[in-house]
Amino acid sequence: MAKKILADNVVFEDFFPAMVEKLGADGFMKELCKGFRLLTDCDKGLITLESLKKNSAVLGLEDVSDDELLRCMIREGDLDGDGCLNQMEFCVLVFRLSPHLMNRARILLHHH
Ligand SMILES: [Ca+2]
Repeated sequence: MAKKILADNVVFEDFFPAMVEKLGADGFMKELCKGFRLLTDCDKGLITLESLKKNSAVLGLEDVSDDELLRCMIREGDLDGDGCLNQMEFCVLVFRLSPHLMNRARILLHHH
């Protein structure tokens, strides 16, 4: 299931909107920031391929045997081309992976 995240959004589509319902917009954004910190390289303060690999169990991706999915996620999310994800890029990626969230992004982000 987790391996199909980028292919058909199964996990994100169902999971994140439910979190928003439960936590509210502010709570969800806090969780998102917490998730970002869990996945970052402590020295750089950015998500790198290495830090993502190390912490991918957090995403339920511990079974990924090759790096392709993780590379793909970084490539998807990397907007400024430095090969890493900063907090803004990570949040944008999460919204892009979840069509339902995307629909509500304007409402959510309006609070911040
Ligand atoms: Ca970047």
